Amino acid sequence: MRGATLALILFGGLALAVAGRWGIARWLNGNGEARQDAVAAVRNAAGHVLGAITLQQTADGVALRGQLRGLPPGPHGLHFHERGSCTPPDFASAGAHYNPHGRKHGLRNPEGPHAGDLPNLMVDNDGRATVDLVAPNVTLRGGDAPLLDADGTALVVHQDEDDQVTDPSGNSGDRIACGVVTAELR
Ligand SMILES: [Cu+2]
Repeated sequence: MRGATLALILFGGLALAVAGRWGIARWLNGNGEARQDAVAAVRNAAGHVLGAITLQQTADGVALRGQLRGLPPGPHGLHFHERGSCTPPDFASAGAHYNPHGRKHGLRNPEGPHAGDLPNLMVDNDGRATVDLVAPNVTLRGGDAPLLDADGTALVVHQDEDDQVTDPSGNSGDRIACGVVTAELR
């Protein structure tokens, strides 16, 4: 009896795990394939993880969601940069803004924006920021501005506010945090 109960519990747990990993993903996706999303673990110059941002392809662009902590209060420039590399402390390895269309910087620039331009990250007085936005000018894969291209991309937080018009980086100053956009199979 105890053996049967244990087997039932184990089987039930296994069934739930399989359903969670495959069945629900397929149901959400609607086409029978597990949907591939991405995540960016954001670290500061000291290498400390400040949080993780999940990225999900939607009809309107790539949805970014997550929470970061340990940042200086106030607005900070936030962009996708052109290489999936975050070498501290200056994160120069991420390269320039992701700009496959050769446009100028800034969401308010008439000759812009870079595909990787994003609204400022707003950090509260406790050093926390909630990210919940859609990046309309990129995709995760495919199209002409995929984040998961051959050399990848990185999500970068800057020291200062992005004025959304000054080329090439909106006067947003040093790079203070960075996360490589990493594909996730689920
Ligand atoms: Cu940037």
